[in-house]
Amino acid sequence: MAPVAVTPTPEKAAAHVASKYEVLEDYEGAYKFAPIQEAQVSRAMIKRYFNTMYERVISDVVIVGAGSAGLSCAYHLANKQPNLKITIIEANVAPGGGAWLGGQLMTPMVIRKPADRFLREIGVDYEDEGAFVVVKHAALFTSTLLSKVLAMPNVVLMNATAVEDLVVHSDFENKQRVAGVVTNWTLVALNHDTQSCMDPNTITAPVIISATGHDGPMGAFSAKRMVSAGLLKELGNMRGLDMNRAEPAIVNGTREVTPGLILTGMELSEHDGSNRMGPTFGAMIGSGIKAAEEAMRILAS
Ligand code: AHZ
Repeated sequence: MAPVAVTPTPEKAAAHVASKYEVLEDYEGAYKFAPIQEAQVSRAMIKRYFNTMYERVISDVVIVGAGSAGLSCAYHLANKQPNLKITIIEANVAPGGGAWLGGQLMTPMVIRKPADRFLREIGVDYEDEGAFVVVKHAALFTSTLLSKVLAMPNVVLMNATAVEDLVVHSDFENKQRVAGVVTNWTLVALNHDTQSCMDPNTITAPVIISATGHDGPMGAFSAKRMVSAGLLKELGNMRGLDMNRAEPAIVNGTREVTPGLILTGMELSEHDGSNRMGPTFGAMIGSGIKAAEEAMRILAS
């Protein structure tokens, strides 16, 4: 089969002319790539990553945790306020938290009404079961939401990066305000016990939204740090499962828990001592949206 010439993009065309290489596509043995140098690849990544890091050292809103609550929050906030610099910090390599599966590692995802409205907004299909809807695979919800969030020009996601501490400033009356997050590569954060001191970095922002989930190896991070930093007397601790109590409590309780810090999603259950809901995700969506609205209120005040 004769090689088929591919219409090059302007960048490819320039490279093509410069290198005098043909950009050819032939899957029967003559597939040929535009030439590249290893250093170009390194520079293409480093330049963008560190420029972004430099620019986001001062953000408008930092969202800690890219699970269903954090991502729903980012989507709503970025949509409503396209000029805000929204920076998401996610400790895992894979964003999405627990929203790649439903319950007990099964794939369908249950979302109680009225949170199904959000599915229509982001264009995810579901089966209607009356009081709730079912998405055929949780990964369909999470990957769709993630792709929409990442495509927004004002959103930056830094994954494999952990929040290790909060920046807390005091004013002249000694009133404390959360003013940023302390970050480190997650692999560094996990190795503080095995290495000598590996100091972190900071990102400051007038609003921090913590969405780190319920307690676990990394979960409930900000709620727990509030206690050790003296911003909260004690944790409420997440209570047992009760779907009907848990979901409205999480959405209605989503708020600025201390100046500069909003808690959303299951992290709030550890702060407030509210019930867990198990594998129903409507409250994560509703809480994320409410956190975004709270952030807009704080920024406007
Ligand atoms: O990796 C964590 C996950 O992706 C991330 N995270 C946690 N600590 C972090 C830190 N720095 C950066 N220090 C951190 N990232 O936060 C994300 C939390 O996502 P999640 O899915 O665990 O929480 P969520 O509140 O978005 O959703 C909870 C879903 C649950 S749990 C539950 C139950 O147990 O009853 N029910 C539902 C619906």
